[in-house]
Amino acid sequence: MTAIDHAAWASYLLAAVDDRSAVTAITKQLDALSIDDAYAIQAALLELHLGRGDTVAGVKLGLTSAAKQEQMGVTEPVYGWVLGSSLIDGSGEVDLGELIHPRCEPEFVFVLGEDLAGPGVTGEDVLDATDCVTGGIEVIDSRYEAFSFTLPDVIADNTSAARVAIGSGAIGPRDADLTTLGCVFEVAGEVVATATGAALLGDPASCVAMLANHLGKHGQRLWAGWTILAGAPTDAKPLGAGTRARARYSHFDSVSIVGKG
Ligand code: 0L1
Ligand code: MG
Repeated sequence: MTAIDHAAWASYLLAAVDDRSAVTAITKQLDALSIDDAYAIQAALLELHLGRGDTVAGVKLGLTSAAKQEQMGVTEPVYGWVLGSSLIDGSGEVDLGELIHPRCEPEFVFVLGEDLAGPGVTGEDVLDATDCVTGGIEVIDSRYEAFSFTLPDVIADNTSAARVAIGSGAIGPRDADLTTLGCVFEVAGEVVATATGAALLGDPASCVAMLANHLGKHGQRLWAGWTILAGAPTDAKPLGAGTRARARYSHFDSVSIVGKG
């Protein structure tokens, strides 16, 4: 079997970002793409972003809820990088001219006060290491045509990461039972989904533990100060021009974004 050229596929995906133009899924062009190769492409893509002066603000989990797994037709969580350039400012405005076919989704967000290094990290370890928990809205933007991909494709594409708004009104990690955190997601003034923290594979903290253990296998850790997206508890909705999306949370301030362009 021919070796996969990770750097070349990373450039292919970065060109899609730059051109704001969807591309054919990688797995449609190869006999096989393993999960390890997919993460190697993701790592090469991160290097390209860092080479342009971007920074790592944290890490994201994706596909940690049944709603998201069903929407995308996959059965395993995925991990990607949150870039400093992806953070949406207080205006909540998302420039749609910079994106391909964005969708938005609520997120439970952890801010770490201490490093977390797998293996062996538990949900309790995550609570110990967490400074605070808050809400957010992530904008995802698959670089693939029709938002259609297999698991290795979406991993290579940094799990569709595009933009993220982090909300205020954070609470301490043990100020509430995180499985009962509530979220009401509204798009264009309509309630489109509701969920609790338990939608994230039973417990958001366990999802973050899974992430720390995954990174540990690759000799990496979650660093103090990083923002960790535990995953969307609902499916994602299109973000069009003039569309306002609002996530109302039981324990944190509401988060609101609007598509501009
Ligand atoms: O944040 C996410 O849940 C994205 C995971 C990748 C799948 C998708 O593009 O929805
Ligand atoms: Mg997400």
